Amino acid sequence: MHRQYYIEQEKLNRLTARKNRKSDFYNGIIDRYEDPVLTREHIPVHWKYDLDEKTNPYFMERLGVNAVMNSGAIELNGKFCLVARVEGNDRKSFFAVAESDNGVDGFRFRDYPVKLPDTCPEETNVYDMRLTKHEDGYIYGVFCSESKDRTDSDLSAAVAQAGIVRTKDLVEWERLDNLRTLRSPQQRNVVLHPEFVDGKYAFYTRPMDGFIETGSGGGIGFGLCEDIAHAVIDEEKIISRRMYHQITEAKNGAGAVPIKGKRCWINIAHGVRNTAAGLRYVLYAFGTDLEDPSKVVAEPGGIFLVPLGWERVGDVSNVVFTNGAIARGNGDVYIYYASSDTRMHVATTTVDKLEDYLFSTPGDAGRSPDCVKQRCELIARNLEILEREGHREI
Ligand code: M1P
Repeated sequence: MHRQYYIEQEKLNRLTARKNRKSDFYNGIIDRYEDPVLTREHIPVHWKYDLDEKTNPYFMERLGVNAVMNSGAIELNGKFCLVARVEGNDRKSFFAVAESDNGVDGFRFRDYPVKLPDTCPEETNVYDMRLTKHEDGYIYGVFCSESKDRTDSDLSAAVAQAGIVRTKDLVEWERLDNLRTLRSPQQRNVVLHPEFVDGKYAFYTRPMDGFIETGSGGGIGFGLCEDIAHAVIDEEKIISRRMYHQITEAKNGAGAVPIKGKRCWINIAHGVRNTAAGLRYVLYAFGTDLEDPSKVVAEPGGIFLVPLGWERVGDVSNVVFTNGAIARGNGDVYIYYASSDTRMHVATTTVDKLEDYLFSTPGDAGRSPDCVKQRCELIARNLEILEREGHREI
């Protein structure tokens, strides 16, 4: 074996043995961590190098990996499992399972990436799988299936659809038909709800006119379908609207599979706005009715999580994106998010904290004067408390 193999393997061992500590970030809502949980440095050495000294005398990377990002998440057999989007040096993404015992460090990829059934010859790229533990007994993976748009002469014109697979163990995967939404030409950021609604499978959708622009698509949609093996949605009801001068102005999209709380379904989504520096992706949250998840019951204003510090820099800078969270039986929640389409992080919280956030954070007041009023009311109440408790220095 080339001596560099041992050096690279040792680096990987050190990385996966490293303890991930909570950072000193505080907002009472989530805890953040010092290190990312998955990066391209976590990729096994034998995925990138040809270990045969005859065919690789210089121990060169033969199949490099550019980024590890947008990961679906699920707890399975006592392990925290991420189904990561791994982007090769050739820009194509594929899925790979990485597991950890505690959810914040020690993630290791399994020996092989996911071998997705290849049923769509026109499909060029797959990414951003959401994993739903459905009450029908299957784990579903819903992901973006991207193909060249042959009707458009523009080389980068593409079509995004929602691909669907199911599994029981994250090893054997069965591919089902892609989702068809009769009223929307394109779909990305589609999420399967974990429970039947009115006896049907329920999807969160994102109607789009084009591949990048949502166009007339008003926000995050909700639709029902009878047959998951040949899923067709007719009507998509918009449940989280894009709004002028809010964080969702340019577009938004469902993120992690909704978490069942005591008072609502907890939805963590992404909102996008345009800036002089390009698009800025942040996370926001809203709550939906436990009986009717198409009905929003809690809508705190503004951002839930933004890229901070070096998270702001990467292949697509100024982006945070989530498509996976794990809620444990004891109420602990692990939110997995990617920064700048480059690496994966975790933020931890609890169901109780998330519900308190959803129901007690003021909504977006809509206009600057109303925002000032909102803040002044908070300040006035607080000054009264500080005065009463003798903390106020006059
Ligand atoms: O580059 C940021 C994100 O862009 C897309 O999200 P959306 O469809 O909302 O624009 C996705 O391609 C996602 O993978 C990517 O992280």
